[in-house]
Parts: sequence; C-alpha cells; structure tokens
Amino acid sequence: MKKLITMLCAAALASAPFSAIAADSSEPIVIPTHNWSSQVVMAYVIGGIFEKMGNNVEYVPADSQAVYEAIRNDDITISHEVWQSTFGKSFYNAMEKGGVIDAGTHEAETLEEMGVPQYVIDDNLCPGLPNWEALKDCHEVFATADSGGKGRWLEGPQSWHGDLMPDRIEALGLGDKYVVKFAGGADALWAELESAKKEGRGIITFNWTPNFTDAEGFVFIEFPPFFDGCRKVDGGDGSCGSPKGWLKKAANYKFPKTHPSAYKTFSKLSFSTKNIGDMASLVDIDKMSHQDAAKAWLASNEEVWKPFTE
Ligand code: TMO
Repeated sequence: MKKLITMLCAAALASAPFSAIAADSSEPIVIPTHNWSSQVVMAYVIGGIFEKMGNNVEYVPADSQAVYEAIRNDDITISHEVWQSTFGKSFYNAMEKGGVIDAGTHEAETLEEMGVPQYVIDDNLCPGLPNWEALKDCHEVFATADSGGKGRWLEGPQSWHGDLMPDRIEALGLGDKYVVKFAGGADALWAELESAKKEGRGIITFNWTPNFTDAEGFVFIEFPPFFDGCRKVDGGDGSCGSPKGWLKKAANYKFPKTHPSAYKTFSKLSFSTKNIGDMASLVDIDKMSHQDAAKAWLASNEEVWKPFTE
C-alpha cells in the first residue's frame, strides 16, 4: 500500500507542470458591447487579445445596466468598463446575489458629470463656472429652441442612469431655471458639442473622462461633493455631484475555472486615461469603425497589452 501511494505521488508530481495550468475551454468568451465608443473599441481590443491567445470570442450588444445580471446568469462572461458612478450600484447588486466577481480595477480614474467645453470658461459665458452656483444666474446662456426659456442640460441616453440629473436639478433648487433633455445616443452629444462650438454658444452636456474630449479640454461642473447615500436611488435628496470614481472589470464567477489563462490576462489588464481616450478618439475623431480602431490600437500598443498575457 505504502509503495502504491509513493508511486501515485511520484506520478502526480511528474505531471504537475502540465496539470497545474489547465487549458482554456474552447467555449466562446462572451463580451458585451454598449453605446459609447471606448467601451466598444475595448471590447474588440480585449477580444483580439483573447483570440491571439487561442480563445474563441463572441460579441453581444447589451444594455449597460442589465449586463451585470446577464453576467451573473452566465449569458455574458465579462464586463470591461464598470464605471463607478453609473454602474457601481448594478454591479454590486449582482455581486451580492452571487455569480459576479470583481476582476480588478483599471489604472484610469473616472468622472461622469455635466460640464461645458473649455471655450465656455475661456470666453466667460457664465461667470463663476465651474462652480455650480454660477448656473443660477445664467440659464439664458444655455437655453435652446426646445427648452422653454430654461437652460438645457443635454444628458446622455436615459438608459445610462435614469433620472439622476432631473433629480439633481430639483434637489439643487434649479428646477425653475433648467431642464434635462436626453440625447438619443452618444453621437448626438458630440454633434451638439460640435455645432455649439461653431456658433460659439453656451452648452451644458453630460460627458465623462477618460474620453476623446480630454485632449481638447472639457470642464466638468463642480457640484456639492458626492457621498454614499446622497443620491435619490440610495435614499438621499440627490443634491450632490458624481464621484471621482474607479473603472472596474467584472466577470462571471466560473470564468477563472473555464478559461484560466484568459482570466489571468483579464485580471491583469489595466488601461490608463490615455489608452482609453485614444480608443475613443480613433472612432469619434478619426471616424474608424470600432473593429478597425481596435486593430489599430493593438498594433501600435503592443508594449501596453503584451505584458498582460505573460
Ligand atoms: C458610462 N459612461 C461612460 C457613458 O458614462
């Protein structure tokens, strides 16, 4: 018996280098695509890296809030841009129910907030900005044909964070002077910024960093500081700005077991503000397709992503 155990141990040791790292499953890694440029380009960047490692990949368009429930249920494998302000709550709700894991944090810090292009500050169109209290005295500067004489806040699509901004306008006592209009998509935000710039007119839009607009200069309005529980959905009155936040990665809990190599790479993967701004810029400035932008980004940034695979 003792001899048999010794033999089994020897056999186990001999095969250890091979069995310790199991091969990734050939089942596809399912990557979601949402409705802003860096996220879609990064989907193809990460999918491209996985494919170079020999994995199979599938892309599915998904709602950016519902995606965490889809990851929990293993319909989608990962989420690679979990923005704290907009998706933190859905992410942690899904984690709490079980089935979603935190796969680490990107180097980039984030902000998702209402703001104005740099020239609005430089030309002093609303003296006192970026302090939010300056808004009380210049709503006319931000009025548009459809805003009924009030200043317009051009929000992103309502699917991103519901009534966060309408609630904030009310909570800050700006309801008589400002109104929120939701853009149909991110492209509508960029088109409006472009036309406002041509006309030199005042404009307030939702925007975020990292984004392609970092390069030209975009100034976020400084609202009363964020704290946990200040938002209406968290039981507060909503009179706070967005957090200076993190950008995380999420995965289905089985991903480390089914695809150990891909998971290791995904957990190491961390992009900077510039990396992410560049991914967006290839689409929104250079007008490339998301797929071509990802190929171009991978080709010129090997020194960034290769180490994640090692
Ligand atoms: C989630 N987003 C970056 C559009 O704010």
